[in-house]
Amino acid sequence: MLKSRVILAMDKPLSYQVLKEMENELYGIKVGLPLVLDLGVDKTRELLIGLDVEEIIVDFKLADIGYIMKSIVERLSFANSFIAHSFIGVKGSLDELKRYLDANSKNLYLVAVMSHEGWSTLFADYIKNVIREISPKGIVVGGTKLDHITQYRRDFEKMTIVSPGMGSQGGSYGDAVCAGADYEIIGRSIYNAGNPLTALRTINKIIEDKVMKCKGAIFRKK
Ligand code: O7E
Repeated sequence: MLKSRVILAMDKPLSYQVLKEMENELYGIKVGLPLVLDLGVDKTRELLIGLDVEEIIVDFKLADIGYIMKSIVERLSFANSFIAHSFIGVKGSLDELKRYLDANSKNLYLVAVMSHEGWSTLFADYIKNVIREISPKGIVVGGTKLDHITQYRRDFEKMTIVSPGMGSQGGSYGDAVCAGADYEIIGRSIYNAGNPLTALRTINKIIEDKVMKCKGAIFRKK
């Protein structure tokens, strides 16, 4: 059974005890670069290794040649999944990263549409072609751009869509899922709350209540 449609964006350390309390009410944890810079790789691994969540996704938004991206992900083997930019293209870059991740039973997510205002959609056709060619497990589409989520859901029926931008950036909890996303990525509204567990529970409830009411939404074809 689906525990939650929330992926915690951990861009700041939370205690192991708090994370343990939240594990049953989260789908996954996205590990941000600020967290790893604060704690270092070893302490980040120690903090996350015993947690029972579906996915630990490292988000360094990789954008480099294949060799360097592989060198980065091999140092972070505690994660199941990694996020890279799609604009870097296929040959000598994302093709090598994807082959490496496949060989090591790890997943790739590609950034399709970012959540901030200044993201340009001028390259949308190019980005969609890269996504088709690489065929990642999932894509990132900003939860502040609901029409884009629905369009990407139509174009990539079977891909996982994860959407950041909910809460602190103005997206309303549940709207991204109702537009076609699978999971909502939420950071500050949880880790900066006085009681992160209570904040998470409240958000989970808002999302599930909204999902009950948006049955007409296009959900991913399994
Ligand atoms: O605004 P917050 O605090 O809820 O955090 C949002 C998180 O989502 C944060 O880690 C940021 O890096 C990430 N994010 C965006 O905010 N916008 C994007 O377009 C993309 C991401 C992201 O997570 O990309 C990879 C999944």
